[in-house]
Amino acid sequence: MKTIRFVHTADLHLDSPFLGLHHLPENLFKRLQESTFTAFERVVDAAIEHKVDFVLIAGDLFDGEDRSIKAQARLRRQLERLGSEGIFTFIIHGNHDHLSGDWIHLDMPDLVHIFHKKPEPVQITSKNGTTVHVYGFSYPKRHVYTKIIEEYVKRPGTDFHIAMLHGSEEGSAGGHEPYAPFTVRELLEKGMDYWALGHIHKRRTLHADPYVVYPGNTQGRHRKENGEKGCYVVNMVKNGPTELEFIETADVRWESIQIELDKKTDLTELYAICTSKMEAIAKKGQGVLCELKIIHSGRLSPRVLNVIENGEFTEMLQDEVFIDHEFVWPYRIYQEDRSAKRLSADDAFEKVLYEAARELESAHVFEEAVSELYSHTYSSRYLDALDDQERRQILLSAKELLMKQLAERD
Ligand SMILES: [Mn+2]
Repeated sequence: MKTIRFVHTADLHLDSPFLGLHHLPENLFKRLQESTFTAFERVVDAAIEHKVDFVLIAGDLFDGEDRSIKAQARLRRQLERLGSEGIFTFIIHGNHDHLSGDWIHLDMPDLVHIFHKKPEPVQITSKNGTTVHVYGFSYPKRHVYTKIIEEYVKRPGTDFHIAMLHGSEEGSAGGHEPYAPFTVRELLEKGMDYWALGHIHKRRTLHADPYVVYPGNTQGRHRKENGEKGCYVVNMVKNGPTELEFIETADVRWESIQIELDKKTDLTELYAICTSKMEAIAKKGQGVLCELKIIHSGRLSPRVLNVIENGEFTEMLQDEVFIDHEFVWPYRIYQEDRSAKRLSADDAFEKVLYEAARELESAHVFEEAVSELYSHTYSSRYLDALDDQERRQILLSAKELLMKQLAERD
């Protein structure tokens, strides 16, 4: 049976500087600065563990066009690891590490092929004798807006055809530059068996059978690049199904946690909720940088809100974090529902509202308000008498509902 197995990765952005994160504790910041390298090491680990035939790196290996010597040397070391296992690596360069960048050139080890400006095919034969044509092209300069896709031509004669491309789908770059644009239809028309894309940092499958895939970057670089980051191990069978297995590689993961308060919450309770949510997203061998978003913060007292606003609460939670191999570091805590807070301001309408609510607290006013329900032929059969506590709870819920609706109208 004709089969191949390979790793598809992209956007390593080796040596990303993580600018603007200097305020983090030093050991955490250092871990972040190492993270793009650690993530790539994990890609290589996965390739070796899964005994793949080859590795595809679909562009933006380096973050800067000057390609630091450090980044090149570290890349080289990892490619050597692959080479010593007999694993071939195919590389294309993207907009971040285009070919005309000003960099000191470090030779690459054997079993590495770097594609140039034309998408020429390179043939490789796997250990079991399956033949593959791999196609790819590197950015000659930073900005490539032309439809380079037109230059990809399938050359018959092998069992599989796999194409690499660093670029974006027309009309959906979503914050990324619209480089080397293509439509999925154009890709499919080329008759390839797999499209290994790069450039978009969010993992996405544009088409299945044949697969057209963005593996996303291997390590998130800021809070917007959140969630799991990694690479794919792809298994292909001639005239059979293609299977993709996602391997998480990020050493530090960015996360956003939402905490919805459903009742009045004091500082101790809020603290307990936050720490348990943080514990729940921890993962072995990985650090997490998380922001906590507290929703319905109107259910917190003004004093607690103040402790959140002035950053004390964040520090309180950070104090609990031991930056070990695994950690969850809250870098920011913020709250929503300011309108509800504003409603407690001292204006005339508020006063009337609170008066009415307080009046309802006396038993006879409450009973008067619900008397119709209790005397109703049908509903009365299903209602038990309310005790003080139940009455208070109903009033509280009513008040909250009213506040919420007023806040929404605001
Ligand atoms: Mn990129």
